[in-house]
Amino acid sequence: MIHRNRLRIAAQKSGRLSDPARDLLSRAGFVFRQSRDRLFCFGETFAIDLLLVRDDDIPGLIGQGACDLGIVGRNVVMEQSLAARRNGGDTPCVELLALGFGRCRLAVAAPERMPYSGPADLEGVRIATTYPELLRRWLQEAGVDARIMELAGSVEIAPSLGTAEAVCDLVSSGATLAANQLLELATVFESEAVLVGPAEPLMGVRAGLLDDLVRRIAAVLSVRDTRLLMLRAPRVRLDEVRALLPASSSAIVMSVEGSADEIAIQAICPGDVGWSELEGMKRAGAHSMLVMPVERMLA
Ligand code: PRT
Ligand code: ZN
Repeated sequence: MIHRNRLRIAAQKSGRLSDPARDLLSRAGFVFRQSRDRLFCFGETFAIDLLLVRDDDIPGLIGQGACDLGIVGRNVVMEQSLAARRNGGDTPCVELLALGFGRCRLAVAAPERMPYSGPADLEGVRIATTYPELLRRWLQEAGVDARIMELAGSVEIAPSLGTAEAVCDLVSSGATLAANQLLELATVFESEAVLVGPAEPLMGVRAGLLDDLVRRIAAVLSVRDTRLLMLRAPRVRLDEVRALLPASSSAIVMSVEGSADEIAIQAICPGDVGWSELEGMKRAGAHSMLVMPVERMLA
């Protein structure tokens, strides 16, 4: 039973999402003390605890009320929601916030010899996958009748084993498909890690804790690509330099004590400031330029 005044987040124990999820929570100021069995982590700075589990268990834990929130791939959430709906059950959890890491796509791929000019070419084809529901929905929307071969793993070797003509698997770099001489044909679903919560909104103290958590995570995400740019320039070239600041930067211009001809600019830039932008500003007279990452921002 969950404590009424604490929140419990389920996250992946070990896998692609575990480090980035822990990193995000830590940057948002949440510090955990790990228990001896390493599955339960007590929140020391906030009334929010962490439970480390297999990613596939996360939607179910929320659906059953054993956890309040989860950090998991949208692919897992949607696959399980579609399965629940097809079996007449309730959606176990809902997406609250996209987290920007763990990006991948569920894609159909096949050996180069298979002719493909569109989904219609998959008619009657056997497609091996661990994501039967997402594939079924995509095929239905395309009006194609293919045979879904549900596997527990290693779908990429199905065509060479002769158990399927095509596969439908998660792809990030594409290296695994290439290593198995498979060509990517179509994207079925786009995914990234997401924060999920119960379909029924939380109430009372826990709703407040959720608001704090979401606000902090959103703040970390919003500054992730932000840079602080500092530079100096001759006062007479201020307009020229200012015009070269990255779009939608918010800048303040300051005079430099003891130097009437110089100004200093400090700008918050929404994305990275690259070498070519710096070089352009240097040609316009800027110097002593400094680009720094932004850790936290509170307006
Ligand atoms: O043990 P547990 O069940 O918790 O972990 P898991 O093995 O089921 O999951 P894990 O850690 O592999 O992936 C967790 C989540 O990461 C997935 O649900 C996705 O949301 C996300 N993710 C992002 C990926 C990938 N990228 C990815 N490339 N999940 C899996 N892959 C696999 C893919 O299945 C294929 O085998 O990596 C291979 C392809 O990678 P590339 O780079 O060669 O294209
Ligand atoms: Zn898994």
